[in-house]
Amino acid sequence: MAPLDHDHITQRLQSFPGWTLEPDGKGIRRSLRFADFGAAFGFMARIALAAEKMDHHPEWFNVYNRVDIRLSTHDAGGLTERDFRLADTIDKAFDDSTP
Ligand code: H2B
Repeated sequence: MAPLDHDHITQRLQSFPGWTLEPDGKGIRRSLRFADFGAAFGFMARIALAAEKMDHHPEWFNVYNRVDIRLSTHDAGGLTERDFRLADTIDKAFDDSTP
């Protein structure tokens, strides 16, 4: 699977305003905040199950109510459509988790 080219990535990112492109163009990042640790970890558990079904996995870091997420396709050495599919799953789950 070939990584997306830069024009395609910037065009795709317009549908993902919460995400930031890394300077080298190989990954996208989003930082999320929740009410507390339980809410953050519950969210991570839901995404972990969805990611496993998609066979596409996030890199992430959690402290208390914060979850920092990086998406990249390691097999391709850059961003692919699979990253944007997972970003969409994450965005929808986050929207559903906030009152
Ligand atoms: N997740 C991510 N983020 N990038 C990959 O290239 C990737 C993955 N590859 N999950 C999959 C699993 C691959 O390693 C397995 C063998 O299908």
